[in-house]
Amino acid sequence: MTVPAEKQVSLLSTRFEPLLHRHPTNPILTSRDWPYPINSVFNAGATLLADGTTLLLCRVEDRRGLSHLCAARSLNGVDGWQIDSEPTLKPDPKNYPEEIWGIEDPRITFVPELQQYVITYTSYSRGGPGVSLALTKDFRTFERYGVIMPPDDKDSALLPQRIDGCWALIHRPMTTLGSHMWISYSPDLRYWGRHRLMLEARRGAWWDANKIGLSPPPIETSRGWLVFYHGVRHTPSGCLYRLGLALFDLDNPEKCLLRGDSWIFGPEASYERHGDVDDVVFPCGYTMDADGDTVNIYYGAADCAIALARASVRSLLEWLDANGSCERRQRAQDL
Ligand code: BMA
Repeated sequence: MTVPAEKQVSLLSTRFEPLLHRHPTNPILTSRDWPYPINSVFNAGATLLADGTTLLLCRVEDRRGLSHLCAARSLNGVDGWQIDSEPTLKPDPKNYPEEIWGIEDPRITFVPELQQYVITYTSYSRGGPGVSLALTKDFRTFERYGVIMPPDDKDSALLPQRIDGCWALIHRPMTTLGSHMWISYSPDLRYWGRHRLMLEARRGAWWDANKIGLSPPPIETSRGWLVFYHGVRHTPSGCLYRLGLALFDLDNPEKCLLRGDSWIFGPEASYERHGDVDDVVFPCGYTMDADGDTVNIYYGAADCAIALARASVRSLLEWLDANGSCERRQRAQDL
């Protein structure tokens, strides 16, 4: 049977045009690339160093199951990685007992006022995962501030400049009321308060119904903070981790301007579908190209490998304009 022309058009127009484009050589880093024995490498923070080198601070899981962080550097952000010959930042449970079961999922923010990189990461304590913070100038020596958000809390990143005189930290505490994104403020990066709910997980059948959390640090655009967040849906065969998009006010980052309804990226490639944890895409870092539009998103794939996808900030904002809404921004209970 031939399909009438107008129907063909409408079928085509409902197809989702990908916003994130997987790199053809994915996955770009796996345990096979490591200079010492490990189980897996995934969930890497990312930044551009002053000389243009891409630095990934990778979560490496050792062969006991505990994680540490290891730096990999590349001139083009795709290949030719120079990987530190030993762990770059190791758990230090003697001085920081909250790191007893490892450190995970770093996010990196370069802070011009401090002329340093601020790394927020998950410290896996006996009491559960918490948020820890460290500063560095060179990813060789680190000044640890210890745990700044007690368990259960994770998926945290700092905004690069103060908001109304205070540093702003996005994080994801877990309470019996749900796993939502919060923002908190501090005068000195040590003492945190003015905690505010920023974005809620939806409920019921939604793709982001069970948990949400910040993915890479927010991307500053002229329209606002562009935020990738991961949404988790529990299914009978495990959790599905996908990515969504939202935009927040530059001066008031707890104010959501737009939130997309559908996910924009999910596990499809075999290295995302199958690994130590199936069906996970989990970005923790991005770098911006010199054109100011192309964003390189580094993501953990199935808790086993690091992969790269590229997107255009302009297209992401256009998609949010066409598909996002703001009345659904916070109170999602009625959805
Ligand atoms: C989350 C985090 C991530 C991990 C993901 C899937 O809760 O712990 O580090 O990639 O689960 O296992």
